[in-house]
Amino acid sequence: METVYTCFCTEVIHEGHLNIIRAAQRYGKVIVGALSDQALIRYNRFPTIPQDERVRLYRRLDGVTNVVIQDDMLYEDVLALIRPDYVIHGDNWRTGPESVIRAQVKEKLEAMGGQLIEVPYTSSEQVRKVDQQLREKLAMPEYRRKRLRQLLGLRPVVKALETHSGLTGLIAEKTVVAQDGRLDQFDAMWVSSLCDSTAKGKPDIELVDLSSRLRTIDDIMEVTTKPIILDGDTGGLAEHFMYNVRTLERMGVSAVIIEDKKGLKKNSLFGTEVEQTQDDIESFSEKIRAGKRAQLTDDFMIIARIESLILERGMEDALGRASAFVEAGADGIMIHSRKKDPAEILEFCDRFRAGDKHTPIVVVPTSFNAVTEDMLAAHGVNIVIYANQLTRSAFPAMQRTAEDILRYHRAKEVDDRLMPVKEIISLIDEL
Ligand code: SPV
Ligand code: MG
Repeated sequence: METVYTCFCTEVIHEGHLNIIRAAQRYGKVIVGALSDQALIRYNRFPTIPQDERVRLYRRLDGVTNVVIQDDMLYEDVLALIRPDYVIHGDNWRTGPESVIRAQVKEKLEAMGGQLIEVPYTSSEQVRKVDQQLREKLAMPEYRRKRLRQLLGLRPVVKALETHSGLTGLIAEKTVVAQDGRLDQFDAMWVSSLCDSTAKGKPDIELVDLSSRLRTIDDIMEVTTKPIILDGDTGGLAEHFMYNVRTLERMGVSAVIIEDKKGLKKNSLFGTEVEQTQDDIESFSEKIRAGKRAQLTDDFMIIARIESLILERGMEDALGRASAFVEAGADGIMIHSRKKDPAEILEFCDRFRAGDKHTPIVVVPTSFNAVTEDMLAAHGVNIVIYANQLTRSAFPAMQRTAEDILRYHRAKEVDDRLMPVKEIISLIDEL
């Protein structure tokens, strides 16, 4: 009997999947591939039930002969293993980012003498509802909050993009790039103090208070599911930080990063050009301990950010602080630098990793931007934050548009570089 292969990446079976199985049965015995967690998170949805449970779910379906794990979003390995006569898929993958996967399946199948069968995508009310319910589930605090820790176990390096509004949240949530036959996307979002303040036209000096920051977070959460890392500035007074940890945890924020500075905080990229005071090790450690005592779940992370390299206090000071802050309970260390050359960051990572194999390291390659994610991962980095690039790209574009409208006394000259309103609207999900 001939074999038909199909890959599922769902955790709820709806009529669309049943249609695929029914169609597949007409060609032979049906083998379902369960996309592994690692593969699933690269493009599709984040799993809320374990991989084994998804396998059991598919096994129970009438008409399914066997279930295998598909370890990669590309079918190359699984096709070589199973050598099916047919692959069956909904026709929705002909357009959009998934078309690169389809192209590879077609090529491999043809080389093996197999055939691709495409059935019309089932776009019913039930399918739409299941999709929506899954998205809503992922946006719930209990699922979103733990997702950063889950990602740290699944990804060689977690990539976070700056967001400061619903719209920038949607960009971080939905941007997918197909490159070299693979799909890539951001894993998490960074709510930067610099960009949140800038969006409100205010300086980055802890002037925008927590209520206002929470409003921004809520706007982002309303339209996204990815985990949020909050730039918590200095964390304020330890006594206040404790309450704020509870609030963030309850909202579903995954991590807060606090920096070891005190007094009037200025943006780190000013370095020693402005007056900034580093907190002493004991007092900052006590703030970390206070936050950890207040925390109720195991999911939430308090990450300590070390400013020694920014303030030119030296590598030994940075390393000493890192071990003291881990000792105090920090769930991760962020090391920052404003040098163009990544050497001091890489040295810190190597030396920290030599004594601590597990505590996650976070870096923000704004100044040392030539270093790649792979290179950072090779030095033990776990989270890379692109901290301000959306704001810095949008601002000059908006400014130029405003200037040109003034210059030409009409908007015709700027129109070519504007996104059509129809396209803008298509970014926004409707209920
Ligand atoms: C931010 O994005 O607000 C940061 C990172 O704290 S940096 O601006 O590089 O200090
Ligand atoms: Mg900041």
